[in-house]
Amino acid sequence: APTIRRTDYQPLAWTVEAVDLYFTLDATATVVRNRMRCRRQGTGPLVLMAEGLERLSLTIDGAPAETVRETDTGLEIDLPDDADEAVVEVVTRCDPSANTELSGLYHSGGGLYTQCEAEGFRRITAYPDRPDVMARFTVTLEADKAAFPVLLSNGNLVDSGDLADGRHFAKWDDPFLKPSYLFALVAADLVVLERRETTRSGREVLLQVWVEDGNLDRAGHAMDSLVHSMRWDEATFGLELDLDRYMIVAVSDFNMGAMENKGLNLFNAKFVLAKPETATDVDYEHIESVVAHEYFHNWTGNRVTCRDWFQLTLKEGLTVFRDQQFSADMLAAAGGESARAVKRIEDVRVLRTAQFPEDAGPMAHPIRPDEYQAIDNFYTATVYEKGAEVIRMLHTLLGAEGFRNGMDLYFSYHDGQAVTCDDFVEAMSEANGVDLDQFMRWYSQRGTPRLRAEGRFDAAARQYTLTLTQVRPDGDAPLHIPVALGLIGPKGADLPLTLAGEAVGTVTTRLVELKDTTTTLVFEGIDAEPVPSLLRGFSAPVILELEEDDRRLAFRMAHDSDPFNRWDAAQRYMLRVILAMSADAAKGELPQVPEPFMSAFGALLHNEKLDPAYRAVALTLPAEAYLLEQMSPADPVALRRALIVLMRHLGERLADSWLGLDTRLAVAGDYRYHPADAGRRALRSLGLRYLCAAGVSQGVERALARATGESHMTDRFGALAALVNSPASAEAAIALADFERRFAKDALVMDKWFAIQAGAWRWIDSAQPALARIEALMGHPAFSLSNPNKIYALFGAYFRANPAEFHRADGAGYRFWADRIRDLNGRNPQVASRMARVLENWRRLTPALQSAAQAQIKALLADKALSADVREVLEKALG
Ligand code: B3K
Ligand code: ZN
Repeated sequence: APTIRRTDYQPLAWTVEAVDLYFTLDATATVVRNRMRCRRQGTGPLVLMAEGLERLSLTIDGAPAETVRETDTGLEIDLPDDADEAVVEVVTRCDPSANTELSGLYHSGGGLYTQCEAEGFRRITAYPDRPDVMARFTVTLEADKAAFPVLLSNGNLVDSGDLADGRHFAKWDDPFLKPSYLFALVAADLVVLERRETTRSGREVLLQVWVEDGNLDRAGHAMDSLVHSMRWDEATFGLELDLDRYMIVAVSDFNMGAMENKGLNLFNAKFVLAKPETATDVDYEHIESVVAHEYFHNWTGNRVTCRDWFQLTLKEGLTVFRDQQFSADMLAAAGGESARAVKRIEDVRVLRTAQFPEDAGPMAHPIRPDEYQAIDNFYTATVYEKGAEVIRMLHTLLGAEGFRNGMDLYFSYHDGQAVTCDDFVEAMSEANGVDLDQFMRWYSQRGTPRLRAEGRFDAAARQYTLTLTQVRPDGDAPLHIPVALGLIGPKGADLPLTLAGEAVGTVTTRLVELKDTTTTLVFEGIDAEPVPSLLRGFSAPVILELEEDDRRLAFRMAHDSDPFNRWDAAQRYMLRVILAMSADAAKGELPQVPEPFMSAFGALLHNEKLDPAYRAVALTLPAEAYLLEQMSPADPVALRRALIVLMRHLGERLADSWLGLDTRLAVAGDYRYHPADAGRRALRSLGLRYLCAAGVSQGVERALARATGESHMTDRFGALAALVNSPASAEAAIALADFERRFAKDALVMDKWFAIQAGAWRWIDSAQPALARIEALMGHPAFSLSNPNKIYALFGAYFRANPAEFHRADGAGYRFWADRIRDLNGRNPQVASRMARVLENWRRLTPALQSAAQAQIKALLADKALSADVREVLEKALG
């Protein structure tokens, strides 16, 4: 596929001002009549993109079109040089039931649904399918009433009624200009949960959550989340819902999480449906944040959209930042500041696990990429998560009020427009009277910068000198990096920070703005050597390089006043211990757990002043993907051996503590989604993990009782996960069978059942390898290759969450991977490409694994039928 470059951007010669669509809907043959009022804005033909459509007719101002050229991407139509306006009508046919890619108009569970971002609209009708073409849409849907009783599209319902032959229609009008990627329709048999709310300015709005019959009792949390999101955006940014009606629709077959179509958000059912018996605390949290994310897009994405897809982070980075802030505020309102810190830790954990490896591998790109082959490959952790960190830095640098002023100015300039990242940063700059030119480099540099720190204490001068040096991976120009920092005194209290030449201060955390390669800070009035606490709250997406011995890490685990850094100290200590243990395992030696680490870990566990939720994140080992990234060469099997020894040790030695806390922290009463309860549940489930890992019989008994008893999903699944990842294979088998019996008919819950088995650690050499189990599960009646959630649950969990089993020495994991990619490539290239990416960092593996992985990648690339999506990923991987 050709490479598309950011700098090649050109506006189209013809744009669309208004479009009227008439859909004659049918599962196998849908006819779309598309009437566009086009306007000239430059020289050249009218360009329409089209993919896989059967053209039935094409007229210009009522007459059959004459000069129509077919191109690789659609059509080009020459219009008279003196024409400034033309009404173009094109009628096409498509087959939704044959659309296994789930892009465009497709069939799922008897209904018809659309997914248009980024380039799906051209699979519905011929259109200038680019985000910089913003038009006024009116849409009429016509369908068989019995098969498709509910007909939804964007905006307001302006007409509906019955037609002959058991058919009916609905006409929708969207008063806001929008690009085609925000178009949506739904034609299905659904039921609705409704609520009426009044916006801050006093307008009444209708909120709807549409689900399949039988699921109404699982729609309430999504509705609550929507109302909370509305209120938060009004209070925080003064942004109100602009439509009379706002709809969320749950779909079972969906490539990603959800989609922010104007007024008609389509959601993967897993981010809508929840009730205590079927959803965990983590599911509740995800639903809240995804509902918020899509709702917030209504302003950051829809009212102001992207000029071209290179600007994707303009809407995604900003909207992720907004949903992170929203969730943090919601958590803090219910669970205090500690809950906010836990949210920040979770977000950084995602960044380090998903984005850091991407930024260190062959797919590395700036948050605003310079080129792509398949745009769907660039909905990445870098664009989303690192993009959100870049926005967070602006928020940190400008303060909440300055940031708000920048947002206000941004909307005042660009409402109704398709703009660039520069436009956003310029508004921030102008509103605050600050120069952000250097800051803009965050948009063009790829790779994770390193921040090297060195401290020197001068007792005689009572000075502490801190030297900070930034190292960029490509040796690019220096970045503007906000570094929040503090100094901890020998007794564990933060010291007041006074820089040379300043009056004595009382502030104990300061924000330093690094702009040069090296910055030296001299703190005065320091009586004893302090322990630095740098990058508090993770104030910038960088890798901190600071020499700290074990004692210092233990000290910060006990005393750092910044909850993020306190957690990070524990992570660093764990990382160090695990890497040393893995090195022993790789040599065939029995890994040893150092005693001082055990005390530091135990001290956190026993610290009753810390919230359970905080202790749960602090006592969780770093993710395997992150650990592998730090290991060179990456040896997944040795790492797993080390982790098993460590978990067993932590379970055995601290068994009484885990058991005691399990009893003490039990939550009484009915399930409610609340951070305090969720924290207790998380810590208890973590305790079961360690206890079961060590085979502690009381722990195994409790886990089995909880996994098979009458409970809500959070406890049940926590217990099941503990058993499945333990040597207690007999109990695990009982719990898995019990779970299957209970939930056999519940697709979303069965996804958990598939994923937990695909990700299962093998505790004893004789146990069944994950791969054998997965191959057997592919034949399970609840499994389906056409449902993306199932692919992610069974294959995704194996490839990503089970590295030791996937990277098998005999190469069977890689062969299985290649077979799955080959198969998925023909069905759904977007899903296939996501799965293909799991081996992109193969060059970091041990030499034997490298050659086995490389052979499979090469074999796949030899296949002529490979989609552009998969090909781009694999070609980059091979480099
Ligand atoms: N904007 C969509 C993502 C679309 C992905 C297309 N391959 C969801 C979101 O970020 O809210
Ligand atoms: Zn988004």
